[in-house]
Amino acid sequence: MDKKTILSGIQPSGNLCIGNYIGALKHWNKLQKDYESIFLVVDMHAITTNQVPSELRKRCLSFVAQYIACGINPEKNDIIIQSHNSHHAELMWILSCFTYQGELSRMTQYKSKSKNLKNINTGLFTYPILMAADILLYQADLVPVGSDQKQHLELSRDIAQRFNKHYTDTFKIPEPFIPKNGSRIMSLQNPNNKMSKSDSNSNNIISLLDDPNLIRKKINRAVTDSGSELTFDKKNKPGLSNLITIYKALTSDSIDVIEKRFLGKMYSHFKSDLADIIIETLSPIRDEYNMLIKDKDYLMKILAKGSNNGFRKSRNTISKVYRKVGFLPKLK
Ligand code: ATP
Ligand code: LTN
Repeated sequence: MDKKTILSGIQPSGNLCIGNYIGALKHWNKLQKDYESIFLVVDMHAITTNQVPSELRKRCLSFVAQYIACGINPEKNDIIIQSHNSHHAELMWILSCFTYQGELSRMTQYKSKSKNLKNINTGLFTYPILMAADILLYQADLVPVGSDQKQHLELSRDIAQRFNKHYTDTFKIPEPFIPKNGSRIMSLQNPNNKMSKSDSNSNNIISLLDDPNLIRKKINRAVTDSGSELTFDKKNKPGLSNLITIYKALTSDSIDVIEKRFLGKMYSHFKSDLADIIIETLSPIRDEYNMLIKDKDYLMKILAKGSNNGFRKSRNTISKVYRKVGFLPKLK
């Protein structure tokens, strides 16, 4: 039997952070063994917020190297830059004719990202349709993401079901894969907000490429709550609970075990151990990255393979969709 497909993507809108790792990349790494996998660098999504072109270009290549450094096998799986396959944009247009304005205006990511903007670009509004196109184009079975993407994924499913019902079965209905622990890592300084790689305050995030001293400093400065007992209590101790969640995700120890380990010890003791654990996890990734990023030819080869394979797979879907909606076949 053919292997099922997983697909996911990350916006090159800042430096990859430990939230992206714990919520997504770590699971991509595990799942790739059992699935045919497509991992996107979604540069078209990234331009819904302001980007400096030269930095965006660099970041896209850097993301490819970071995906590989995190354990993604580029030979076995396809790593694709979204803008390298024009089918994403083509399918998005068609799906936009099957998406309601009301649905898009209920998206919480849209509401929070547009909150303080004077002029809201329409890309920010239609962003979830592009995400639906990414997923449906490759007939993905499973989409591993953090919990902030749950609503977008549900919309992708609704759009697919609507299209299938209006014509005949065309798209696979994708299932979300949202980890039980660590699906929403919070900001280190404002533990009521999500940790986001595009945060302008770098003290809020641990980047995958931060050096050990910086990691230690950021964890030491992370907001904890008053009290001295190490207990997991999201409501009353959001800062501490967030750090425990990171600890748990990186060690697989249960909360019970962690609480017992630090019984009667100071927060500073826990923070120092946590910093060690993060450094231990990220150091090999940073070392591997530093090697890979020097070899641009290799990275470009990986991307050429990814987009060729991707284009081949998505061509089937796009031609089926064009036929179903009633477009006249192109002259050869
Ligand atoms: P931005 O700040 O540009 O909005 P982001 O850091 O929120 O970016 P995305 O590109 O939106 O990251 O998300 C990439 C993947 O990482 C998604 O699967 C998302 O759910 C996951 N993710 C993002 N932030 C977190 C977090 N704080 N905790 C767990 N998973 C996260
Ligand atoms: N919207 C996602 C990124 C994304 C994505 C996708 C995730 C774009 N296309 C397809 C999974 C599948 C986000 O994390 N902000």
